[in-house]
Amino acid sequence: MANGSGFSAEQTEHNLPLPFRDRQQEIVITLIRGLNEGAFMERLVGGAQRMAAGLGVRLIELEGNGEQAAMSQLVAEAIQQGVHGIIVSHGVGELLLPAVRLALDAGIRVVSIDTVIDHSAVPEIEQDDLAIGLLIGKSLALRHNGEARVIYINDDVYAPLVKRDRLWQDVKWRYSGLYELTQIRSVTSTAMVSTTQALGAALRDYPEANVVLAMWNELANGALDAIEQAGQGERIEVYGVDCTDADIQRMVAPGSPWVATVATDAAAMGRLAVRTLAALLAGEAVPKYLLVEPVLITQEFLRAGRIGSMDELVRALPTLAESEFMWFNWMELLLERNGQVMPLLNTRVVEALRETEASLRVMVAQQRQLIDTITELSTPVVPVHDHILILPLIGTIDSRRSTQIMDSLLASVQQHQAYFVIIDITGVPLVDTAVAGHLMQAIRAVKLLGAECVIVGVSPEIAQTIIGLGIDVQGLTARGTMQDGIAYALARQGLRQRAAPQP
Ligand code: SR1
Repeated sequence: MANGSGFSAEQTEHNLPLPFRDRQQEIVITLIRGLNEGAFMERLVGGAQRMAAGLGVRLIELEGNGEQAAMSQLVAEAIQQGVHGIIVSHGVGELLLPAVRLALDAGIRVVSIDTVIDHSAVPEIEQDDLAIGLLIGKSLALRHNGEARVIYINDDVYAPLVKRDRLWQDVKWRYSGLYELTQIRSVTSTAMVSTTQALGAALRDYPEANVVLAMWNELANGALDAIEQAGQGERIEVYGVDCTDADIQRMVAPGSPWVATVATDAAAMGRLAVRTLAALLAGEAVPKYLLVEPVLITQEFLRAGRIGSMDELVRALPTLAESEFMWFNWMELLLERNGQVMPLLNTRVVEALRETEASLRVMVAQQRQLIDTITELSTPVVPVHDHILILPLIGTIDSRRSTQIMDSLLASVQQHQAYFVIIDITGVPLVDTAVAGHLMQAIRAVKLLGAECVIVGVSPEIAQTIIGLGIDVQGLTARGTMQDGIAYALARQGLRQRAAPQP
């Protein structure tokens, strides 16, 4: 039986890359993560699981609890278990590299999320953290006219935070009125609580602070708690990174100081990581860097759109929904086989529009051809006797058609060496100035070729119209019916032949 893509089950198998063909041969991949805390990771893991289910892959999720040694150990165990692929997330690249090399040597494919792995065979997936640093820093600078006293919460423990910091340094350099009062380094295994405590103290030490910049949502949430506890929500603004359901709730809450965040959808990141690994397993070409574009999301935007959840946000900002990276046609077949549907990607919309445009062009060309054929058929000039032609006209005559009539009439007169053309207008519903003008022109042109036109089928109404239009009918030969017209032509032709000089 055919499925939605029009393929039978057998054809579907045939169109899949080898590792995905045999359903008995389960593909097993593992996600080893160095960051356990927070709704961002929960959402990322959810996305990865859903994508794995769609592709028919088993995903085993393992937690490294922020310990690099534990992460390397988990990679070693995954090699032992003979998994097909490994995703490492939020690790320290240099420390993980030896374990990753062992996996690659064992023929296992590896993909990283938010971890810099210095190896060309390992694609790195990130949320373009340099862009995140720039977007959130710039938003802060511009909303404060380049002047703010900032408490900065960030650390250098994880690669995304280091990259974001780079661009914050540039923003400070550009807007010299941005003054960083202090930096809080609270990225511990309980980052939110540590941040609340540290910021509580900093707010007392720096009462002039009017902005808090937190480069991770756990830090932003910890900051909000501290600001609330200090009762300073009215005079301090928070700029954060990341966006989850809970974050949106906090941003739109009445009196919330969290005014802007920069984010991708963590679920889309998880899905991309699984797709990338599947692509590697299928032997597809995969680039080294896959940067997902982040978006600035402001409190005003959320409130104006009455957005209260990630699902609603994704509907309002469709570019957040699904990364365009690493989609292959065979994945659609797998999704269908596993009861999921292909998401609507921008590139696919553009592709579909292109296909529609191409088929419209073909249709227009066919239609033009059809019109030409109809026009030709609607001006048939038929020889009925030696040197006598008939032209039965049917339907409306516009200027395009009258040109066509003139062309074929003159060509036929010449081709058949006609003396007479009987034009039957019984089937012409309306004769206005333009139609009458065209007819008279045709008659005069035929005369120049040495032949004579006889008009037949003129109804009393049309006769009245012609006279009412003031058209000169002097020299116009008219007869009632086609038979009358032919009889006239035959009679005149006899005269004409008798009058011709004998050789
Ligand atoms: C500790 S690193 C935290 C970041 O990792 C993810 O990429 C999230 O964006 C989060 O901000």
